[in-house]
Amino acid sequence: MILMKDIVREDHPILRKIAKEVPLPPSKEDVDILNKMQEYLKNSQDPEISEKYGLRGGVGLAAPQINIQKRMFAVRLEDENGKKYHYSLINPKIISHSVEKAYLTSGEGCLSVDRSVPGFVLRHARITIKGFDVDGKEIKLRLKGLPAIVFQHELDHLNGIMFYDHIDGNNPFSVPESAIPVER
Ligand code: K1U
Ligand code: NI
Repeated sequence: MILMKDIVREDHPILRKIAKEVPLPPSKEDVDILNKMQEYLKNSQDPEISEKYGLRGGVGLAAPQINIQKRMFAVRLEDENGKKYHYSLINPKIISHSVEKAYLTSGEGCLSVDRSVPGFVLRHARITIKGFDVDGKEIKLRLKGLPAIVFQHELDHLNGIMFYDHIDGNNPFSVPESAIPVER
């Protein structure tokens, strides 16, 4: 079971590295890792289990955050209509995206960052992302709103990018008028 002690924090060098492509079909070891990451998210969203094990709630987790330099991540969230996005993705790639931008009005957080960083993170409002599931089957998703933001945050972790790299330190809350505000 993944615990908070297994999640690396922002001074860890792996969070600044480009993660490596995962050979397909995924090995049993890689499938086990992804299943454990998905289990962490589920446990962290359960009030009793998260309290018992001291888990910080999360809607996404990327392999580098548990010190594994591989291109895979898990997400577990619902959109505003209650549609579930429970995915474990291997070698994900954004194949197209909108010019229009969006940002989370509450700002972003990160399980690897033990402080709040004020500011808006501009991301593509809509993305089409391709990747592979734990069976090695190709998955293609069209996303907007909160799911689009969370998938981009996780993909950034595979490229050594932290959410606050996108925040303008001099003007943390300045966004173009055309950008779409997304509520959580
Ligand atoms: O990658 C991570 O560190 C996880 C991070 C993902 C994320 C948060 C905000 C915007 C984009 C991506 C988190 O899950 S932080 C915790 C969080 O946002 C949350 C936790 C429980 C319920 C709802 C949200
Ligand atoms: Ni993060």
